[in-house]
Amino acid sequence: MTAESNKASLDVLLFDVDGTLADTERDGHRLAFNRAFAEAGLDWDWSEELYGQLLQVTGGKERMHYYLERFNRCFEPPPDLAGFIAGLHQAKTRHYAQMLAEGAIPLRPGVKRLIAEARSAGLRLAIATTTTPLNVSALLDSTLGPESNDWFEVIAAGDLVAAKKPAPDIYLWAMQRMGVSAEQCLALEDSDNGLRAARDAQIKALLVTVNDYTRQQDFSGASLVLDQLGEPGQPAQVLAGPALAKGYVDLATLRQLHRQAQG
Ligand code: XBP
Ligand code: MG
Repeated sequence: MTAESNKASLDVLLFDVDGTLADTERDGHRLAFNRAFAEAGLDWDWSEELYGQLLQVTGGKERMHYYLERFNRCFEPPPDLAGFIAGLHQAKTRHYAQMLAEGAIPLRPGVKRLIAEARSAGLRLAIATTTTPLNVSALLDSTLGPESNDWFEVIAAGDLVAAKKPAPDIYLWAMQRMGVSAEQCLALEDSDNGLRAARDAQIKALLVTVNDYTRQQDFSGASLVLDQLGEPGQPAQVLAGPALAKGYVDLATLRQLHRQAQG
């Protein structure tokens, strides 16, 4: 094998978490925020619709600041607003982890199957997410079992980087930690912010599975856009990109997308 063909092989899958591994936003994070607000005696209540607008801003603490600036200007901020928000966010994380421990949120179709196939083939796995590290382990524990945390060589999450998605920093951090280049990677995302982050980290192989909050977003630059990864007998719908040979995404699909993306 030449150095050139080596360079172009698909070695690493980088997974986003919220919206990609599981549909966590509407019935997970949103409810956990509302529980934290009620517990703190606040009358803030994030509806499904409002939450869709708030999702423009990634990161729970950043999202609460954005809410106050844009949607609740009447709120009299305490002197230490950052500390107040951080406290609310801690409570929100506690509620969210509890919901996951109770099995509230399953993985999206195809995720478990694809991870298993990638592991058997010896691909290296990592996570690049905006959410808090504890939320990642809570989701992995409750869906794939505690041992699955070790399947991911790097879990790049939350405040590890100063600038959250759409900034590329979390992807760059993960790839640097693994000692890999963007050409070796394929990123799986669900949102325009996530796609931008991966793209600006120079990753060219980009698979998007949309959800109700992200369906209408701009995914130009993605290698393939689907409604889900699909399963045998549960075909995925292709929204943009090449047709799926088997009706669902498997490792052969990812290798094909990766080859095509390298040009
Ligand atoms: C999703 C997010 C996160 C979660 C909340 O990021 O934007 O902010 O909504 O998580 P990704 P925290 O899709 O990149 O995983 O409250 O822990 O920040
Ligand atoms: Mg996401």
